[in-house]
Amino acid sequence: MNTTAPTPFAEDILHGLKSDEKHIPSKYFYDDNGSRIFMQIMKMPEYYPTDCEFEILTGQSGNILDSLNFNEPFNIVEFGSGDGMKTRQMLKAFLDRKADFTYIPIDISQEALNALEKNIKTALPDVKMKPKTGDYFDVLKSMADTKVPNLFLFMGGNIGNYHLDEAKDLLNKFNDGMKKGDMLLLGMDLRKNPQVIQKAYDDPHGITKAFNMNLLKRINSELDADANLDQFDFYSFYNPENGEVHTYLISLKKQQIHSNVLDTDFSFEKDELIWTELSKKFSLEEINRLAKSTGFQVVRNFMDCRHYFTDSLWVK
Ligand code: AVI
Repeated sequence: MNTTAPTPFAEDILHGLKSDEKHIPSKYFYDDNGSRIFMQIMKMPEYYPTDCEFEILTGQSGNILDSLNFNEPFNIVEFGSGDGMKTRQMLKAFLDRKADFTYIPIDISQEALNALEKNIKTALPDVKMKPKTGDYFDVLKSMADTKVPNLFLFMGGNIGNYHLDEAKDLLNKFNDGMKKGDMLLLGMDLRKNPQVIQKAYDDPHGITKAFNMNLLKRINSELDADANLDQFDFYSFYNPENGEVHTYLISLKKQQIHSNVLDTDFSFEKDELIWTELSKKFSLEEINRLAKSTGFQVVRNFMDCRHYFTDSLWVK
């Protein structure tokens, strides 16, 4: 067996599929094809988080601005800005209220940032923008001695895809890079009727299944492997007792996948699972605890009218 794995993806697949409890980190969903499938997920009527956050930012950005006790000017620093559609609602509301701010989206992809900059410049030509390419924490470090206050954004509910220890680690690192008085607006999906959550992650259109199957496609194309997609299925389960959605691929028979790149076989029993994602739903009490344990205080929760989702405003 070739033990020197050539890429982080190869390394993580090797580790994850050789483990007793097989797993693949959910960050590998988002290659070009997976990102396109995720856009389709966001458009499904069953997938409520996107609409909820859009509603919050469209209706309550004025209140968000009022809750920042900043002396202007200030920066709005966004981690993982995507296409900026939702954030645009907030920037527009801030501009309408004559707030003096600079928008600093951070993304690892220069291409994504270029597209975002074009979108924002077209829709809101008066926004001052300083996009930064790179790793979140490198950019945070480079901003350590900015004098103006910062509002950091980590939206879309992405924090729910981190295991609790990783989420705490990430928030602690954000906190380390912030000044006292800087604020963080964190999108978090809330606990609710389990049936609503179950439908959002096990949709009747098969889009979430395709999102998961794309992991096998990546293994085939990037690791020169021979997984037969017909021999795998998808399973999604929401546990209302701990607020966790877990999604899995299921091996439909005893089988092996061979990878030429890794020069190894992966063995599966019939009905064996590969855990592909955690999507955590929070109670307001859990949000308070998480904020406290990572050096923040919750200022206010901005929720949609159904109380499905919150943009939770925290201060350091
Ligand atoms: C990106 N993230 C917040 C999504 C979520 O809801 O956990 C990813 C997702 N997985 C399946 N559907 C959507």
